[in-house]
Amino acid sequence: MKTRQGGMRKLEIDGVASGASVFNDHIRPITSRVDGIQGFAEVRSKMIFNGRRSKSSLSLALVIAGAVSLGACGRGQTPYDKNLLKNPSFEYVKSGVPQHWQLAHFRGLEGESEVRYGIDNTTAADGKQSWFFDADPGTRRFHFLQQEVEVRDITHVRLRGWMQLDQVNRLVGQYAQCNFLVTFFDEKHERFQELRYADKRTVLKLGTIPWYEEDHMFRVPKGTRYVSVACALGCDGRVWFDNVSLSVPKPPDWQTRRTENFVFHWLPERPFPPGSIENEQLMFDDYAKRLGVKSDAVVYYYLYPDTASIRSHLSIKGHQYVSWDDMEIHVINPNEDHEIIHFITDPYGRPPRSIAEGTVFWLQGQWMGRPIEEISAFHLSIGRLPTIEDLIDLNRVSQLHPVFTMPAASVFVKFIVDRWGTERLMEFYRELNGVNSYDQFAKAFEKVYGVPCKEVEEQYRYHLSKVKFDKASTLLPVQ
Ligand SMILES: [Ca+2]
Repeated sequence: MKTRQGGMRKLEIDGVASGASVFNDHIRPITSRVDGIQGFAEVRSKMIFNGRRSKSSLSLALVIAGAVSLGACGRGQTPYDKNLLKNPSFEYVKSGVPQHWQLAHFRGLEGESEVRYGIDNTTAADGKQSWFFDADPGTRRFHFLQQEVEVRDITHVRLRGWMQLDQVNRLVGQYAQCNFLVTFFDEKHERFQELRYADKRTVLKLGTIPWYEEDHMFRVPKGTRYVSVACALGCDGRVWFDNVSLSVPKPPDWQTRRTENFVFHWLPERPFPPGSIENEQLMFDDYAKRLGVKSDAVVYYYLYPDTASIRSHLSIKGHQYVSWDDMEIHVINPNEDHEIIHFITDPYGRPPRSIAEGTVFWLQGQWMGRPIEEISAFHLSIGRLPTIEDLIDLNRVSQLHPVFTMPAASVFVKFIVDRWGTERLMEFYRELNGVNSYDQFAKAFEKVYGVPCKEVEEQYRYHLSKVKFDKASTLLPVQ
């Protein structure tokens, strides 16, 4: 292995600071109904509190947009299985930087110790030369080497590229980059997630590793028009990059059928069972009617043969996915009956999770196959019924088992709907959009219902105290 010596030519580039690295992915995994509910807390709450995707153009987006040359694409469909990057092996160099590639600053301040970089003609995975970054323990200022391509109507990209590492080590004050990064932009050159410096990445590699190839498939946000690929180092050590490829894999052979509120997708090897498409639309109609709303939502419903194919198609760890921004459900269940309720209420607002989930289980009348009122009546009788504040306060609700919180939230939603109706519930949703504390919740409640929340909570508990329950049809957490 080559030792890390400097001596390569350094280039002057303009640096622009990137935004903070806040995770705000709007895709969430569901592992199972119960786990899914627990897993939901994290991602959906982030989604709720961060609000809807905003698309202001940050300096980073502008830099990337402005600094790069666009890959030829024309107006037609992006070709499949073809490397869209130009000069992917860094064999052609102009003024020290590979042609069609750009250096962009991503970390550190002007004047801080800067990463070294350049072409290395003594080692290559392909052709005669490669690109390297080289940093010391004291290096604080880092850059990407990136290229952007234009694409149309794509759902996935495949990133391949070779890396070689020599004593790469993440030290205090440095960053978790020694990998490839992929960033997506819409037709206005704005990012889909503005705060992270990249949307997708290959796994951070550390240590000393001879030339090897990374090969990953990534799902692309709907409406993606530009994709930027970057080679990055953010920590101590030396890394070489070579033979990078970004291609669009030929999509699966999706068959489709449109109904009023869905575009159903399935693969020839597993069609929807007879009647289940009609059923799904009927279920949607029924939920919308019971919520008193007319929904013009269109949900893109993808039915997979098995969970392994979801994982491989989407490059995810979980086995089911919902994308709120793209209105997509990726499942193996031909009659999904939970997420569709969130899709119906979503245009009205994103309330605290307990209210959103409570609405679902109220409409379904049961939780884990048991009647919600009986479960909560039992919990009240043993002093385990959560308060409304427990349900709304993020810290408190995360400490409680869903077996207590979900039925309680459903009964509370049912209680206010029985008394004031669904139109008022949707008004409550609007007031609750983005609300994340009990104080805000109680204010919104009183504004919409004209009564203090505490007063209604007492009535709801009194109501529950009168509900007869059969212990056999209730639930407690498994010890
Ligand atoms: Ca090369």
